[in-house]
Amino acid sequence: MQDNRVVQVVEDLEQTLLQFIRKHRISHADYRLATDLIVESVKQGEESLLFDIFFEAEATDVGSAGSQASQAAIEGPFYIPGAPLLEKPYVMPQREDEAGEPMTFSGVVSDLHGNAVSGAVIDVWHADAAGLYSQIHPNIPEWNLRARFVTEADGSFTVETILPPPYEIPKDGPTGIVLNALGRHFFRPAHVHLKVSADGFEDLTSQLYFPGGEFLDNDVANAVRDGLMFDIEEDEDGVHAKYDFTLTTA
Ligand code: MBD
Ligand code: FE
Repeated sequence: MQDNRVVQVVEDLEQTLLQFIRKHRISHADYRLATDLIVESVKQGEESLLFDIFFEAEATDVGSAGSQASQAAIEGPFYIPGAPLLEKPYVMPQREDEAGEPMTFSGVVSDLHGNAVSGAVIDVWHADAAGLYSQIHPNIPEWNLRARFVTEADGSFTVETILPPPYEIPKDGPTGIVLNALGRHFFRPAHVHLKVSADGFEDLTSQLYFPGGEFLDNDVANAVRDGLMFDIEEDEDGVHAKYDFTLTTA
């Protein structure tokens, strides 16, 4: 049996691309160049990167429009489910000599009425000080700077980690070739990815940025939104990044 929405959406995409081919006089050579680029992105494990930087933010906006939960953000290409569950005190898995300025990330998870959500699972992943992600880039221990932990009875959490830098997309891969051809730069602003989930609530995928950081207003993935900024305090222990989450019931 056919799914009506699939038929409608796929046929519209088909018509949109057929019209695009006529409009831009796309030749067979152009067409093959494009399909080869997509094949190459798969061979190099970049297909999610290639599509996510162009399209994921729009789909995320459409999908979260009208939600009263905290602002959603793109998942990006580097999420891996099943990160280690931490025991208290929460410290992100890291190398003994992990580079980067120490940072605590803390906050409170609440429902729409301001009641604490205890036992919410927060799943965090971010780049190391070199801008690289474990299990994606080579020579980094498994699950480095990836972990899950749960909120307290009062909805609060605190985890120790390091400050991530801006992320630079590989210049020599298929995504880099496209960005180069467009004359765009290759950077995303420094960010921390996370998912918040709790029984009875809608899952939230978000990503938080640092006020005043480089590339906030020209993110190559165009994924910066109001409401995604950490509150930052700095002292002799390092950076303290705070953000409170609101979840909506499922
Ligand atoms: C990232 O870290 C990221 O979050 C996105 C969306 C694209 C490339 C690298
Ligand atoms: Fe990222």
